[in-house]
Amino acid sequence: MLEQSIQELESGSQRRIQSASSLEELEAVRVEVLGRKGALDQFFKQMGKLPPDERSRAGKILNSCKQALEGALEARKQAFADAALRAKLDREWLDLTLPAPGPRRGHLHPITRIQRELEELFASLGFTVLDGPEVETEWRNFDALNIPLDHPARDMQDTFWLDGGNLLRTHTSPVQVRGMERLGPPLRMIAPGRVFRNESVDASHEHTFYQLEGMMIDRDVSVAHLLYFMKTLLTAIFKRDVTVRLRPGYFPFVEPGFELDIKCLICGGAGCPVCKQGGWVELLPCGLVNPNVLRMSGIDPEEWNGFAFGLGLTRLVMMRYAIDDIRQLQGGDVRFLEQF
Ligand code: FA5
Repeated sequence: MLEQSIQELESGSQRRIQSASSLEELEAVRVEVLGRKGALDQFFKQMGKLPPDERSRAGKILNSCKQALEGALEARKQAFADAALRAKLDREWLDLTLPAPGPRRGHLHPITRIQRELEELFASLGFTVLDGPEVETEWRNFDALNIPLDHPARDMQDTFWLDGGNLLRTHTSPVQVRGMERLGPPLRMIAPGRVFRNESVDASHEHTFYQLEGMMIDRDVSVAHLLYFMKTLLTAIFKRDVTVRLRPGYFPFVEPGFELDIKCLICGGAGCPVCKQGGWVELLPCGLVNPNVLRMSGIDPEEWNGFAFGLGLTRLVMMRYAIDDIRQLQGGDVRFLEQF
């Protein structure tokens, strides 16, 4: 009778152990069956009331039942621990044969990239790339460009004046003067660089921006030459037809002077903050060099003439990449620059 009850307890407990789905369930079985005052303990107590020969037989059965259940509990606990370890390893799986990701590479700023493209283009057309200082003399920034002190054109470019009469150049045109002084005619030069104006900032105006100056001096240079180089420049940058318009423009250092505008590529000409709702963006003022400018740099205007242009490089970059606010270009936000 006792023997049968022990066997039933053992087989029932084994089933519970094997079907337990957590350590807590296992512990509950252990306490209930093997713990102090557990089911087995009750059998051990009953055993004392049996006659001696039955007692030793029952003792053996009880002990083997105890050992079997303890072993099963231990094995099941181990299985839980193994499964937990496997899950952890699966989560933290690491392929040590994968190549390392390598350092993150930076890239050129879009303004630098377009500047270099234009330098290469003009170098291939026989132009020298010149550099000039950002701190300029009043003479080269204004006077030598036919803008004397009392000339109203000085007000066209709000100037950051420095101590000692120098200034932060308001355009790249003073590098024309340096080119004429240093190299003389015939001359083909471009001069990219940073310029500064004391003006309020908006979607298309910065106080610090980039221009690219171009100048060609030779015998019999005409507006046709000027237009040829302007067209070549725009085709190289946009790699497609863009709509431009040429209108008269006034700059004291060219005569005749033109404004070459591009149909706004941000809004397609419909009007937006970049083109100030006008549909056109001022990009490329240009003209034939005023004889006074040649004369002031020691070049005889009877023998030589030429054209000059002052490309708004920052605006060109905006048009090329459809950037709708100039302030983003120098804003220092790497997430913005990573797009290019
Ligand atoms: C000049 O600076 C003349 N030196 C250009 C020139 C050179 C004319 C040679 C004739 C012969 P302007 O002030 O318009 O011109 O500026 C030239 C270009 O610079 C503009 O068409 C525009 O694209 C860009 N620009 C002017 N002001 C700003 C500004 N605040 N922010 C960004 N781009 C500007």
